[in-house]
Parts: sequence; structure tokens; C-alpha cells
Amino acid sequence: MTKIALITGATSGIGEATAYEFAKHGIDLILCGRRLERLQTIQKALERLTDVHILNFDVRDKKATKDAIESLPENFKKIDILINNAGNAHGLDPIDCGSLDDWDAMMDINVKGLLYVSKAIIPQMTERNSGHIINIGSSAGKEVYPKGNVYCASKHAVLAITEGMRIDLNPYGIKVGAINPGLVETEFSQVRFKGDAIANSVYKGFKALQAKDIAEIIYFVVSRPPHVNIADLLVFPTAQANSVTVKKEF
Ligand code: NDP
Ligand code: 8X3
Repeated sequence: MTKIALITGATSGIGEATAYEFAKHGIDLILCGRRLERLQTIQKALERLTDVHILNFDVRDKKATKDAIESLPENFKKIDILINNAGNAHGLDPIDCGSLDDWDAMMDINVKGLLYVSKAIIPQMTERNSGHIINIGSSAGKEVYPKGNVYCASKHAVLAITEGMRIDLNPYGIKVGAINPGLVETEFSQVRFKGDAIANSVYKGFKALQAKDIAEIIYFVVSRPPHVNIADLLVFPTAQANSVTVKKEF
């Protein structure tokens, strides 16, 4: 039977690439994000491969999140796979200089937004005793790097929530896991540095991971047999050894 996946943050980067990868394999899609035009463009591109429904909401808004998921038409209501991917870093500042608005954004989107989306979807998974939740964490969820403070905290929280979900949803046979990438060349740094030119230098001098690399791994994870749950994956580009050790060649 055709599976249905809901992907948050599907308008760019890892989420968009995952939508393309899943569509290629015939998984029906619910694509979420704030930029409606992008959702419509991706929907148009993928509809020839699979059924696609779009949901336009901000994961920071708990009512909008709940309403959007409740609004799903009957043929999209049964969500088999949830990819909690929406998120970003905002700023890269020492803790004494960080902006409260940046901190709010990271905690509200990366942590609370992930919880709001999960809260709206988990009951139908527990009711059916099946489902698969993948949270996109980060290498920043496994180690803290200079000036990463709150972003790293938000991704450490994603890992703690993932482990908690796996324990609490274990009686229902629901798979829960995290995929934790290192440096992936997406719009991530444009958002982190608010469009500043410094964003263009982040992926220079080495071959960073591409969104498609992570999308292929996500598809591998969701396509394992029912008794196999990949609980936690750390993925670096070959040039990266940890958050601060990157072999660059200019
Ligand atoms: P992008 O900036 O390309 O994508 C981020 C996605 O999140 C967009 O689709 C954006 O959609 C969505 N999003 C952001 N804020 C909100 C919001 N408030 N409500 C709803 N959707 C939102 O970055 P990536 O693809 O790189 O990031 C995806 C995930 O991967 C994030 O969780 C990030 O932390 C994680 N990650 C990224 C790494 C990297 O190096 N790039 C490495 C490790 C982890 P829209 O703006 O349309 O709402
Ligand atoms: C994104 C990777 O190293 O920029 O989570 O924090 S990093």
C-alpha cells in the first residue's frame, strides 16, 4: 500500500530534496512550509510522480499547526512517516552578544515547532500502532562549538526529544530516529547570517554535503524492513571531522 509522508521545511534544502527522493519512490507527500509559492512549484513538479498535498503554516504557531494538520483531506489523513525537518540557525554570536530574537527563533522553531507538529500527528500513529518519525537533528546536537550556544542547545534538545519519543512510543511499535548532518550546502547559512556575504564562504574550499545526500539517507532509513529502526545517524562530509575541524583547500 502507498505510504504517506509529511515533511516540514519542504520549501528548500534537505526537506525539498527529501520530497523529490520520496516522490521518485512513489511515496505520497504532504509538504509543509511558510513560502506558499515554493510549495506550489514543488507540488506541480512532483504531481506527475505521486499524490501531493501542501500545507502552508508556521510551525511556531501551535493553533495554525494543529488546524493545518486537521484540515487534511481524507486521502491524506493517515500519515505513515513524519519528517520533522523545519529548522534553522539564527546568528553565530558568543553568548554575551547573542540576540534574544535569534534565541527565540531557534527554540520556537527547532524545538517547540517540532513538538507542535509531533503532537498533532502522534495520536493517529498510536491509534494505528504504526508510524515512523524522523527528527532532523545536527552534529550540533552532539557537540557544542564556539558561538553555537543556543543553536547547539536546540539540536541537543531535538536529540533528547527523539530519545524520549522512542521510549514512550515503543509500546505502539512506532519507529523513532534522528539523522544528524554536519555541513550541508543549503539555504541554512543564508538564514543564519541573514543574507550577509559571509554565508557564501561557509561551504568554500571543501565539498560539503548536498541536500540530496541527506535525502537519500532518509529514504534508506524509511525503507528498512519493519523490524529495523535506525535510531541515530551522524553524517559528515568527508572533509569534516567534527564541528570545528574541516579540511579546506584553496
Ligand atoms: P534550509 O534553510 O534550506 O531549509 C529550512 C526549511 O525549514 C525551509 O523549508 C523553511 O521553510 C523551513 N522553516 C524554517 N522556519 C520555519 C517555520 N517557522 N515554520 C515552518 N517552516 C519553517 O535549511 P536546511 O535544509 O539545511 O535545514 C533543514 C534542517 O536541517 C534544519 O532543521 C537544520 O537545522 C538541519 N540541519 C542543517 C544542516 C546544514 O548544514 N544545512 C546541518 C545539520 C542539520 P519556509 O521558510 O518556507 O517556512
Ligand atoms: C548545521 C551544521 O555545523 O553549521 O546544523 O551547526 S552546523
